Amino acid sequence: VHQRDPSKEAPTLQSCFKFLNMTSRSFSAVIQELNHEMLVPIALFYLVLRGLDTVEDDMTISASVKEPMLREFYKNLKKDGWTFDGNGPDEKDRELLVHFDDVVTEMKKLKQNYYDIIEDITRKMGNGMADYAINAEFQAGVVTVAEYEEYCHYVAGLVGEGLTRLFVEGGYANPALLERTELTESMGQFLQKVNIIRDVHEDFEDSRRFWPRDIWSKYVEKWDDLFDLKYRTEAVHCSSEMVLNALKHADECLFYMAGIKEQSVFNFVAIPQTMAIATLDLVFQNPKIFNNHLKITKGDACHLMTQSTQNLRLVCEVFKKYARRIAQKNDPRDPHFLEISMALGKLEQFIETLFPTQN
Ligand code: PS7
Ligand code: MN
Ligand code: MN
Ligand code: MN
Ligand code: MN
Ligand code: MN
Repeated sequence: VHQRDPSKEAPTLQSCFKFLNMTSRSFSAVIQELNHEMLVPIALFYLVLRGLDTVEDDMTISASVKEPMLREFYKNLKKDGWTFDGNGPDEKDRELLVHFDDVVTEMKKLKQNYYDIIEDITRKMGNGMADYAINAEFQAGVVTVAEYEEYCHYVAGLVGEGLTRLFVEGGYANPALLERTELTESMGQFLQKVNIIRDVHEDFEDSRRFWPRDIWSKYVEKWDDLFDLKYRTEAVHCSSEMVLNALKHADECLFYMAGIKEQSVFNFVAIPQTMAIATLDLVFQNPKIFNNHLKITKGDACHLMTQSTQNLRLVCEVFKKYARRIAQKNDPRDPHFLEISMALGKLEQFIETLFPTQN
């Protein structure tokens, strides 16, 4: 319905969409289905943050160089012709920074209010990432659960804040969402926490650790032990505590989605959330997360797409389905069996109050 017309786009905007397709693992399709007003601001928002994250993820840049780069990244958005030829964790992400001048050119054409939101979030996220980049170099990593959630706030909660401000500015979301900051925060926290649980092995191989010490130290002595076959049971119990911690955001995500007033924006926010709960089911009680990079199947992803592009009732059905699958795998020998069971029960009850089942 909302089709792009590349023949009417400036070459720099075409280039931006090329980088969106190249760099986005999961967002490029849903972004390109957005309505005409939100399409370009959100595509550019994505590219700006993808560029910032490429700097954060580049482990060949020393912390002393990286810290000011992250803090000042937002200033690049105003520098005509700015590009960066770094190493990057991924060739495709490097390419985006090599051609970042195209993003700068298109940012300049944005409505001032949209530009200001993107700049504000980029500045706050860059500062938050910088704090943790210093931390990482001293091998301290994330210690407390509060620190873990603060990191998730910087890299995902803030994205939620920026997106919500864009939606409200465009008239596509209930302005009351701006006051319910805990709902917006949960949208980001849920996605980021699921990503951090799923990517634990990949991040370990890159010498990055996001699981808080206060959680994993209850199960193993050294972080590396989590990936040692000798401690598989302990590792899975540890992952259960991480899943329990992520699960507490699910009901607020559903509540947030009730505030979205337009179909293409609804699809854009709902698809990543249903993918996240499906991924949570995939990683739950699954020792494979400590060896491999897991991903939900193409078939599941396709099915979720159709279920998430209708209405909140169907999205709730998806959440309920995966909550039940998680409940079935819940193991009485797991130290968090009871708490997980209660969290799932609470989620189902919440869904029941939103959409009572007739009988
Ligand atoms: C602006 C659409 C909808 C209220 C690049 C969408 C990395 C999980 O860590 O590459 O590389 O494995 O899979 C997206 C809230 C953020 C949070 C964050 C910007 C939802 C830079 C997504 C996405 C808020 C920091 C996945 C947070 O990247 O991960 C736009 C509402 C970027 C959202 C990072 C992670 C995104 C993420 P990784 P991915
Ligand atoms: Mn990162
Ligand atoms: Mn990343
Ligand atoms: Mn990750
Ligand atoms: Mn990844
Ligand atoms: Mn791996």
